[in-house]
Amino acid sequence: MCVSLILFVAGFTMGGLNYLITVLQARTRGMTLMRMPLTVWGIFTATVLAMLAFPALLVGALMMTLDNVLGTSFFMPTILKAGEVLEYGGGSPILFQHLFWFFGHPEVYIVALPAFGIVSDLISVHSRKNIFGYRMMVWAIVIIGALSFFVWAHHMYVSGMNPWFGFFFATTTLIIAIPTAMKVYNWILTLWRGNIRLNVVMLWCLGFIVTFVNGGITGIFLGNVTVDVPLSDTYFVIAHFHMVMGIAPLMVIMGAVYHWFPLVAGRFLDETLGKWHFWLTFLGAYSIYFPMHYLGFIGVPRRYFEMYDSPYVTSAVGMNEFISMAAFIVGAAQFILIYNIIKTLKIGKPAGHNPWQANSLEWLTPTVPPEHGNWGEKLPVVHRWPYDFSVPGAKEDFITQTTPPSEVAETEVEKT
Ligand code: HEM
Ligand SMILES: [Cu+2]
Repeated sequence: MCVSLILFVAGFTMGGLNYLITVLQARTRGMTLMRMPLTVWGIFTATVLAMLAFPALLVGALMMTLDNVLGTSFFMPTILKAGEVLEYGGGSPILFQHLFWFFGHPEVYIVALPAFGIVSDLISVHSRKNIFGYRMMVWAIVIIGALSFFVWAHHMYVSGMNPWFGFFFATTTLIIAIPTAMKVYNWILTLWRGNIRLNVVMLWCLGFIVTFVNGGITGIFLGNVTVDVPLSDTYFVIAHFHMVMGIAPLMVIMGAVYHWFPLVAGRFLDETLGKWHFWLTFLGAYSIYFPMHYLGFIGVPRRYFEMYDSPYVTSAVGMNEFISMAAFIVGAAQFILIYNIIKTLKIGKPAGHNPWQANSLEWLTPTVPPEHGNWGEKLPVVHRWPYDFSVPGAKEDFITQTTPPSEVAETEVEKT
């Protein structure tokens, strides 16, 4: 016990020191926290959440294993073996739910926050506008991350917990919707009057916004105890979380693949194949998950393989078949991406240096694709944030993070 405590504290201190040293080193080269791309903020905050949330899962899993293997009774109120009541008892299944969801809810943001960050950067680059409300976006990520530790029991409204708990957790849950909605407004305001490139990357970003809003709205339904009680454990929940945690971040991953592929392989993925891939996946995903809202409303429970002759089956059966067909189509559509990757590696259009005219450092390495160590001997110096697009008076519609102010000032002087 004592040894593990010491190891834990030592590990934490070393991790913290490592982090501090990295931040200080980056600062000396101009990379302050408020100049970091939102992608980095999203991933960074998610890792902090992971560090705090996973121990609860680990403890839950260990106790569960002990229950199963050694016959302890952390979670089992009574234990029956071959019809005989064993002498252990007094465990609490609700305790398992608390431990699991203390991890489980932050986990949904461990998935979502990196996606929030990445999509912000993709939208900014491909609409040639600075991200609207950068500081607000950073704080929203951090606040969502912090609040996500105070909402876990919204997954347990039907567990029989104290109703006052339900009231508390419904309030915290609905409060999280505020910074989340702010982020959506900021993505839309970034697009507003932007010089939007309607390429495949942008299509995935727009697909993300639509899908995320859809899932966010059903989240507000579920966040209210009285609405959740009839909907909990039905397909409505399945629809909610696949939209918001499955499809929406997947759209961002796909957008990221099309965006960063030229950096990794030096060639552009084919746009026409990309559009087929997007539309089949997007419309297909909606065909899968949209009907599930209806299935949930009519009371189809989740986790059942076969509904037999329950009364709602007649209207649900056709829909389940339709959903299965759509799922096969979406699955098959992913081969378009694989084919596109193989084709591109062989005969794709060469991308050259910084093909999207982005500002962030990964595009500015001396060689593309970057070699081991990225920068060679000389590390870059950062002079600005990565969002200087369409700056009035500037020579081009983008100013990279490594461009010193003197160069920008000169071009402005030339213009006037
Ligand atoms: C406006 C924001 C949101 C609210 C108010 C909300 C609320 C809820 C509630 C109350 C439940 C429990 C439903 C039940 O089991 O009866 C739930 C389930 C779930 N939510 Fe959300 N949610 C929101 C956003 C999100 C986001 C952004 C993600 C992921 C990125 C997410 C992922 C999930 C998952 C995975 C489940 C299902 C867990 C399970 O029972 O298997 N939610 N949500
Ligand atoms: Cu949750």
